[in-house]
Amino acid sequence: MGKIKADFLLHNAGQLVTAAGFSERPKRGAELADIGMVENGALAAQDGVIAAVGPEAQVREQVELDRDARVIDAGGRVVLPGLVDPHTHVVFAGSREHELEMKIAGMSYLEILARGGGILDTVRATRAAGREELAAAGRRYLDQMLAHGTTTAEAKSGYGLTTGDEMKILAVIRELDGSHPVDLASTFLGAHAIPPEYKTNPDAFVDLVTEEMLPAVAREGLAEFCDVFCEEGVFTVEQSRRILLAARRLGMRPKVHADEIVSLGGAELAAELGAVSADHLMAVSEEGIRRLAESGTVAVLLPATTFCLMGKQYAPARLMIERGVAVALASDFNPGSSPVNSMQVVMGLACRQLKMTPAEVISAVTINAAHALGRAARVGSLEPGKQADLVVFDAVDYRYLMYRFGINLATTVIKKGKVVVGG
Ligand code: IZC
Ligand code: ZN
Repeated sequence: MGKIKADFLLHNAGQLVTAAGFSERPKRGAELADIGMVENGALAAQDGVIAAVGPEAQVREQVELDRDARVIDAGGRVVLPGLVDPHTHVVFAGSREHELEMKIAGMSYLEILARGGGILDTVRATRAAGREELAAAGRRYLDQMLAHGTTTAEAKSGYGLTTGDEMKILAVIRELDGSHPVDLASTFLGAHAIPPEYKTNPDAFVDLVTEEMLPAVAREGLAEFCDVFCEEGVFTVEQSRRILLAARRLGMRPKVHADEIVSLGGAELAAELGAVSADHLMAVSEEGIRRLAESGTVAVLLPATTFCLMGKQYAPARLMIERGVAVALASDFNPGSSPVNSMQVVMGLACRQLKMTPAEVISAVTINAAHALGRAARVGSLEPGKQADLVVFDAVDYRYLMYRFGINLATTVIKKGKVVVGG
């Protein structure tokens, strides 16, 4: 049998974590602990696609390397699939460090928003910013994410809240997706807050979202997903259902900011609508957990948000895993509730605050995170035919990634078979 051609080889990986075997459906329960680890592993790729992966001797046997192939010696260290961050608000202007003192003094996230601050602060800054300024800020945040090992991320709109400003943000997301190594999945989040113009008539804003914004976004093909901030004082379950049904009719798959602060039934709504993910879930009900477990919806947990909100109640990850919910993790990177864009920080918090094991965390930031973006056929695990996105970490045991906390351990990042960070 002829050998497989390869223009890229990574070898001498002490622990090559493949997360393989779950491209068809997300991992649940005990499956989350199965990370597909290969000791002394290697991975070969051709034209950015994985050609062979496994024990080094076997991979070398299978492939024929190009004369000028790129060869990377992992030095006996840990190699993971490129991390997937399935929930971010990465395109925005300004920042909100002034909220720190308010939060320390005890003011809640929803109180700050009700007073016209919070999201609405960022909306003012984002409306005033031009496309170039927004793209430059977004590029800087994506550079940081890539340097920390994220190779695929979701990006939401939601700081425009007018048709033109939402389209502006989605156009910036498209531009960044085409020009930055991090692959972006775009989500329309026009229903992120009630803008001041509609404060006395929120249903009229819901009409604007369904009748004007969604058709315009669909016409330009600017979003794969549609999300709603379903929360007390923001959008009700009924308003959220209206918006997500309209989006679904236009071909956008639903996502839901569900049961973050108050238990409204966002998880139940996500399951009912066949949403690709239900995100946050700090206040999810028993019934919500039951519905998610029976559904194909991935629960995306965001422990950095709970931490930054100085919250006491983290999402009940252990209970969800026990009940069979497919769990993923994300940063929720945004200027208010989570100015955190390193998935390594999220991984450290997930062990300590969600009591997820290091192996479960690996599954939740790779293949299950890819499922939360409908991209598991392409990314999230190291298997032949999938994109050659991988990260070398300065560690010899994968548990070290969660154990050391707050520093960047990613040394080399490879995107589609090309070294994009380190060397
Ligand atoms: O800017 O506060 N939760 N949306 C829902 C956010 C946090 C982003 C923000
Ligand atoms: Zn969010």
